[in-house]
Amino acid sequence: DRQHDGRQPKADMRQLDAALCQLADSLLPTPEERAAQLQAFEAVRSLLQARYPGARVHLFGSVANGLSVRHNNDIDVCLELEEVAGDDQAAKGEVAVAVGELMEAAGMTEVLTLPKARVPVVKFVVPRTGTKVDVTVNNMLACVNTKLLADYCAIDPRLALLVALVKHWAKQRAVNDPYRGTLSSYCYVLMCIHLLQTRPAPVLPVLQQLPATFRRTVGQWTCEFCDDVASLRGFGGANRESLAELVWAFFEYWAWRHNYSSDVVSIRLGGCLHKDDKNWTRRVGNERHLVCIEDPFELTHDLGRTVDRQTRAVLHKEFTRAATLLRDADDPLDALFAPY
Ligand code: 3AT
Ligand code: MG
Repeated sequence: DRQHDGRQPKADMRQLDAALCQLADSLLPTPEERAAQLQAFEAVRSLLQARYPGARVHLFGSVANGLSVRHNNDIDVCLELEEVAGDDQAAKGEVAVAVGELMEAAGMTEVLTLPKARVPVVKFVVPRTGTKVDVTVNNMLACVNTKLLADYCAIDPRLALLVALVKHWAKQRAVNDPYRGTLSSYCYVLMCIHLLQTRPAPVLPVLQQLPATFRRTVGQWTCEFCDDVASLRGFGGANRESLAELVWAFFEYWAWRHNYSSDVVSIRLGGCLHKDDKNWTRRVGNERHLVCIEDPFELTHDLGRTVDRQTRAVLHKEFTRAATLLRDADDPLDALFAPY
């Protein structure tokens, strides 16, 4: 089904770009939303620090890395406790139960504790701001990958705009639900970074291939990358592609260029690996490796592992629909983002 024939979009790219920039802007959170989220975080932080003196409390996920979109009133909080080992699921579950009770007593609403989940978590709502909070324990890889994404964001503003549009598209088209076999927001961000690293003139560098200025060991994983973003600002200057051109490139790549049978996307290396290199060639348990996106730090973790044959077909159909609309329609935007 390789329909790629080198044709370019029919629409006036300058008009399309103006419309996409306006849409992306309208998707970014307002300062009021941001302030409410930070206020909710401070409330949760002070409760946790009163209960666990000496603990560190981190904000991670999209609110911390600059990739959140409007009307997503969720924040991700990590409680870091030295006395709990990173691989001690039972101990993390017990802390989650205690945190759930603490939040209940403090007047948080809709408290739900999932101590036995793969990542034990407490979910609740801060009533004053209406913010939905997820608290996890010693989720240090997530904190480090949040920092990596934040650093990429600081290097070129096109990343945040592209991510806003791709996340919006994925929500509208119902392909942003890892529990139902499609892809997580985090996975779409990695796909956007991959695209920007692999443009003929790259928009983003490969931070894990530059001399490391940040190092942290999390369990068996060594996380190292260059976080000197001040010296990298302007890195993408040689690439003059507009947001519209990058959106087109994103969908064209996933519709017609990505080799689903052999390629593994790796933002760590700034390109693709072969599935053989990772031993991701066949199904093991529920991990099917039909769409392969390597986590930048937890190298055995394939973010596409949730995809099965049926949902891969759905994803590919949606990528192809988007690319075809962008290529052939005079004014593709309404259809591109139409609810499924
Ligand atoms: P939203 O804007 O909330 O949709 P997000 O980037 O905050 O996007 P999530 O709330 O789903 O994404 O996840 C919060 C963070 O947890 C994002 C990333 O740092 C980490 N994370 C999520 N899923 C994974 C995963 N499968 N592997 C590793 N880290 C993950
Ligand atoms: Mg989040």
